[in-house]
Amino acid sequence: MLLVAPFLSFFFAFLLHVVNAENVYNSSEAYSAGELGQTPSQSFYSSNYTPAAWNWVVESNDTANIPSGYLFMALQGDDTVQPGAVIYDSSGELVWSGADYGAVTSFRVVSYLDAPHILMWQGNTTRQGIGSVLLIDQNYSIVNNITAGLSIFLGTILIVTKRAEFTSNDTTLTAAYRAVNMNLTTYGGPENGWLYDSVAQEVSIDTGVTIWNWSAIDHVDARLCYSSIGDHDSSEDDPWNFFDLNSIEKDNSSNYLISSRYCSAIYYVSGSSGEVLWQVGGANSSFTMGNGTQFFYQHDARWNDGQQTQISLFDNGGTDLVTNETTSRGLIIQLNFDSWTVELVQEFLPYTSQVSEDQGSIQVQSNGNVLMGYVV
Ligand SMILES: *C1O[C@H](CO)[C@@H](O)[C@H](O)[C@H]1NC(C)=O
Ligand SMILES: *[C@@H]1O[C@H](CO)[C@@H](O)[C@H](O)[C@H]1NC(C)=O
Ligand SMILES: *[C@@H]1O[C@H](CO)[C@@H](O)[C@H](O)[C@H]1NC(C)=O
Ligand SMILES: *[C@@H]1O[C@H](CO)[C@@H](O)[C@H](O)[C@H]1NC(C)=O
Ligand SMILES: *[C@@H]1O[C@H](CO)[C@@H](O)[C@H](O)[C@H]1NC(C)=O
Ligand SMILES: *[C@@H]1O[C@H](CO)[C@@H](O)[C@H](O)[C@H]1NC(C)=O
Ligand SMILES: *[C@@H]1O[C@H](CO)[C@@H](O)[C@H](O)[C@H]1NC(C)=O
Ligand SMILES: *[C@@H]1O[C@H](CO)[C@@H](O)[C@H](O)[C@H]1NC(C)=O
Ligand SMILES: *[C@@H]1O[C@H](CO)[C@@H](O)[C@H](O)[C@H]1NC(C)=O
Ligand SMILES: *[C@@H]1O[C@H](CO)[C@@H](O)[C@H](O)[C@H]1NC(C)=O
Ligand SMILES: *[C@@H]1O[C@H](CO)[C@@H](O)[C@H](O)[C@H]1NC(C)=O
Ligand SMILES: *[C@@H]1O[C@H](CO)[C@@H](O)[C@H](O)[C@H]1NC(C)=O
Repeated sequence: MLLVAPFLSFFFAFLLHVVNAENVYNSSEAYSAGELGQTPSQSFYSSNYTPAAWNWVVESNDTANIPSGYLFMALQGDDTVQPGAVIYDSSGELVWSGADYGAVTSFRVVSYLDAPHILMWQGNTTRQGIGSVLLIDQNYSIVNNITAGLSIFLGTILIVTKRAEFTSNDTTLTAAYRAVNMNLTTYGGPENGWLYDSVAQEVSIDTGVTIWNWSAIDHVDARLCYSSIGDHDSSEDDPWNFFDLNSIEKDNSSNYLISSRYCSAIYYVSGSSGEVLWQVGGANSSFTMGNGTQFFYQHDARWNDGQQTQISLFDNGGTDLVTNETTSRGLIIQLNFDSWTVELVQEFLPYTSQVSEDQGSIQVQSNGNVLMGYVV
């Protein structure tokens, strides 16, 4: 299994070339004058890092089809030679390796204190994941390691899951699992059962204070989700993961767009009350789903336009247990708030039809192309 989560960055300027011949002079007066010493020399950085190779379909110098910028990829999976964060230039050459951090997710450039920084989630990527969110400056130094805000759920088992987002107010959005001991008979489980609640939190980077938190089980009816309770014994060791919060985005109205894999739905949540204002997809969609718009076990739902009428998402089309579509696809959908209908704007199909059983990403580029990440 190979997990890939690429993101393109357009404004990250100070990059360290891992393989780079330095000090090649051309008609240098300083050289001729001896100002560089009697024996100016070349030096090289090198790396035995083994990043994934690219297979170009267009010329790598085809700037009309490949927007300028750097490719951010977070490789993980059993078949990956060296899991980890990688930055490539737009011709596919290695620029920086974050292999020392091991497998990471949510690897991207964000603006913090008006300067570009790298955001990444780092930790144990197996199962639900235990880790923290790192913020790295232009010298690749860690300036923040964010775990603090989650401690408000003391007294419950808390696992910080593999998601991290950033807002324009220098806050981070994270998701976490909280194991809750509860009566699950309503859901077909045991009286003394365990449920993995998905918790979203917004934390101030500067103060570590939690600005907002939201619990899925408090606001979503778990009977309307698609994670069979029978697939788990609902014990403390294997709680029933009914929701699986896998993306979150905050808008200027301070509301949140939250994607749930197991409910196959995207929720628009009020920042003030936590109430679900509407949902698209899933068993109780507020919208009538138009032809080709139904999605299954999706990831990476984001607003695609400033008016907040379009959403881009990665439609997995299935899981490791079920197959609902012939292939995963990237999707852009149009929400119509007058008729409460959803229309297909565009779908993006992979070269080889297959269901990406977990993970996946879609990022619309400056030229309208999309960059997608799959599990193969
Ligand atoms: C977050 O949740 C905790 C526990 O329910 C609550 O005590 C706290 O007030 C909440 N914080 C915010 C900022 O909503
Ligand atoms: C040196 O600079 C000149 C003038 O810019 C250029 O034509 C030439 O190709 C350069 N030589 C090398 C070896 O880079
Ligand atoms: C890309 O480079 C090739 C040579 O490697 C050249 O033939 C082609 O014209 C270049 N394409 C563009 C768009 O610059
Ligand atoms: C990661 O978590 C798994 C499952 O809980 C565990 O077996 C493994 O030892 C952990 N790996 C590390 C490096 O801690
Ligand atoms: C990065 O390092 C350089 C050289 O040490 C220093 O001048 C610069 O202020 C550093 N930048 C940051 C963002 O720390
Ligand atoms: C971040 O903080 C956590 C919790 O203190 C710690 O376990 C982890 O090693 C830190 N990460 C780095 C890269 O320093
Ligand atoms: C669990 O919930 C069911 C259904 O609401 C109820 O009948 C049962 O009494 C509850 N069990 C306990 C121990 O509260
Ligand atoms: C940023 O903070 C301002 C003032 O508190 C608030 O009105 C705005 O909604 C916030 N925006 C985001 C994206 O958090
Ligand atoms: C279904 O959604 C409607 C609003 O669209 C809401 O009023 C209702 O409570 C939801 N049903 C369930 C069972 O959650
Ligand atoms: C739905 O779309 C597919 C192709 O995208 C088309 O073949 C089919 O006829 C459409 N069905 C309806 C009811 O419009
Ligand atoms: C949201 O606020 C930010 C910061 O003020 C601004 O750059 C952006 O254009 C706003 N987005 C929309 C959709 O209004
Ligand atoms: C996917 O297909 C399975 C098997 O047919 C079905 O049980 C499940 O409800 C479907 N999932 C969704 C989200 O519709």
